[in-house]
Amino acid sequence: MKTFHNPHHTLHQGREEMFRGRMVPCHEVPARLDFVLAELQRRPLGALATPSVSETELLASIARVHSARYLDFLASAWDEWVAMDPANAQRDALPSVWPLGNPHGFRADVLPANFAARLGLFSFDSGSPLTAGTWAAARGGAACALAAARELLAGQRSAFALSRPPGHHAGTDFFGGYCFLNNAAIATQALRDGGLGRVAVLDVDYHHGNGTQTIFYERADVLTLSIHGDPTTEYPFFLGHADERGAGAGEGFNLNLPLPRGTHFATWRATLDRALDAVDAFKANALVVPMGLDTFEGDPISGFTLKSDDYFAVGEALASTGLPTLFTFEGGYAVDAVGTNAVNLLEGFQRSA
Ligand code: OKP
Ligand code: ZN
Repeated sequence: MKTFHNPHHTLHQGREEMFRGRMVPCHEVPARLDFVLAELQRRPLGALATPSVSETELLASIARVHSARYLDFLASAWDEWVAMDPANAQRDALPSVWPLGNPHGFRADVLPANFAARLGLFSFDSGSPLTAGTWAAARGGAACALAAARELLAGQRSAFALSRPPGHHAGTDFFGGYCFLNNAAIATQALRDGGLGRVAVLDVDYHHGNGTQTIFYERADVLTLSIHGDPTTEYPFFLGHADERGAGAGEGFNLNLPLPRGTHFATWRATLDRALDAVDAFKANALVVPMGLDTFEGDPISGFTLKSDDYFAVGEALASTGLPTLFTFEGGYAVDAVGTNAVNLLEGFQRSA
């Protein structure tokens, strides 16, 4: 399979995130992508390329998933942050005030002139620093997703969007969880727009893919599934429960499979079979896999216990659908193992595809 990597990813390099009342070094670092790329050079799965998509086409694809006012916000965010105080040029932007959703009654329909207020309006946590290069890096990541979708539309069995920063927590009009543009959703919509009737998105990151779920929640043409740490105890806490089944036309087209912190591979693997049965029943034309490697036993912020060798079996199981399959790169914070684990999964997929 061909890999598209983001040549602009190092432009996004947050310094610190807020964690329980203090600032700690960011977990989502550029070295993560570099380790995956280095492992792909050691164990090639196919060509490595940077995406070549025109800016116009890219922005059109991004706008199929994200709202215009959110994209306007992202495009000018850094300049507005610095305009608030020239000294801000030396600091990452982090929100500190949020308009809670209904039934709390704060309004999200009136766009505040104050940038700090808008920073909160378009985000849901204080762990995702926005930097001078975030918008450019995020567009580069989305371009990988779009290029990978085009590979599938051209008839390839699989493609890998090595798309940092990650995307699965980003919604139509918000960032959070280290994510700014939802790369998997952008790829999914591009597959739909390219003529594929039904697309399944199976999120295997440790954290619930809240952004992807909400984007497609009322649609029957995209089945969203996520296997993740139970939100009762795990980030993102406020979504990802088993009773979220979709709404309206999308009723029955979302499947959450939360598992308790501490879950071992045998249970995780059996749960993957439940997800794959649902993908099969949906009669998908393509599969998108937001691929997080933070299910690894050594992950510093997660709670499952998968071992490096287990990822071969994950890839093999994903290949069993027989569907054209697109992978995006999501979490995985045991940085020196993330390359091995990612390529193990992809190699497991490719050798049995
Ligand atoms: C992004 B992705 C935990 C802090 C949690 C946010 C985690 C975002 C994960 N101690 N901060 O899904 O890997
Ligand atoms: Zn994660």
